[in-house]
Amino acid sequence: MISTPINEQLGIKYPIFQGGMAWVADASLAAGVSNAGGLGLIAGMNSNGEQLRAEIKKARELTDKPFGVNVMLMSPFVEEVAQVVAEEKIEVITTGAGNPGKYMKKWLEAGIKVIPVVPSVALARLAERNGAFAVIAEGGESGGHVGDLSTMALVPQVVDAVSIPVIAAGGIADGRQLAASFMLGAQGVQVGTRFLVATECTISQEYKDKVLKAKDIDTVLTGKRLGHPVRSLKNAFTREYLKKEYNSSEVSDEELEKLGLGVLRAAARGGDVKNGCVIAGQVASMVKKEQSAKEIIEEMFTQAEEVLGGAMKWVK
Ligand code: TUI
Repeated sequence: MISTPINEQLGIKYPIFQGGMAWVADASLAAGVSNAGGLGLIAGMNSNGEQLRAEIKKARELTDKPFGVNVMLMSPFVEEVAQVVAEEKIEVITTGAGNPGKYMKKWLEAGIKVIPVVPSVALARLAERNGAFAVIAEGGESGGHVGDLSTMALVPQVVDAVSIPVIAAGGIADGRQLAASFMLGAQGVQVGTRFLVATECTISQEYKDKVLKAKDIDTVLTGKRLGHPVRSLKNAFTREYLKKEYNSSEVSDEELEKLGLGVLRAAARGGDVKNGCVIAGQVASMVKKEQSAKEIIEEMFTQAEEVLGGAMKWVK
């Protein structure tokens, strides 16, 4: 049985968080992961305050286990979302795509454990100073908005820099990668891509099928020119976008920003996996079948125990 201090502190069975994926992570997925013993999260990104409140209510009907909300700091609704999570006294908040400093006081006063996603040592240190309970060190292998460093390089550097717990993210889909995260000094992991095909995940079947068919080199980064690179699966959308992105004389940054609007929703909810943005991490090709959140989590932890148990074979 793998157990780390954060299991007890968060009241969860396994030290695994579900990524707070925009347009993907709804009450159904969050409750599915929490019921399976992990920490499920609802994405705050695509909701205004009242929509998020309704989703939290739904999740509370589906599970009596702890769950969290991800606050995407670039969201147009960030102010209302930040207020609703405080009023609802959510157990855990993760944040993404920015520095949550200005909301920390409000959230800590509401008794919430705040766990920012950080792409660098400097932001990890800042989070610790601001009272974060832990940090999620997310490497650039992950899907969506990514930082520069890889998980292998980032996680041990963050572990050395802070004394709060570190959760590893980016490129973690099976028990070997889970075991490796512990070797890097992490106390747990955050998994996104593998949960895309969970039975409890309500995205379009077309999106799930695209992930299931992905090969190792099928992801690509768009939006580097705008300063927020996003990793997704190659398709007509990424081909068209990249043509415009690297032909800068003809397409302004504003036009490029516009091209990215609504495309994730089109893929995740509308099933348009050609002209929509199919966000997934570099481990997409390791995701082979649809399974319940419980099967995914138990398979990962069983495999991690096996490989950790066998690791001594290399030590003479
Ligand atoms: O946030 C994510 N992944 C995401 S957000 C998203 S939605 C989106 N839509 C359009 C454009 C961009 C995003 C899809 N995937 N992961 C967590 C994460 N946070 N990755 C990187 C960061 C990050 C980046 C900069 C965290 C803090 C940060 O701080 C910069 C600063 O100094 O404010």
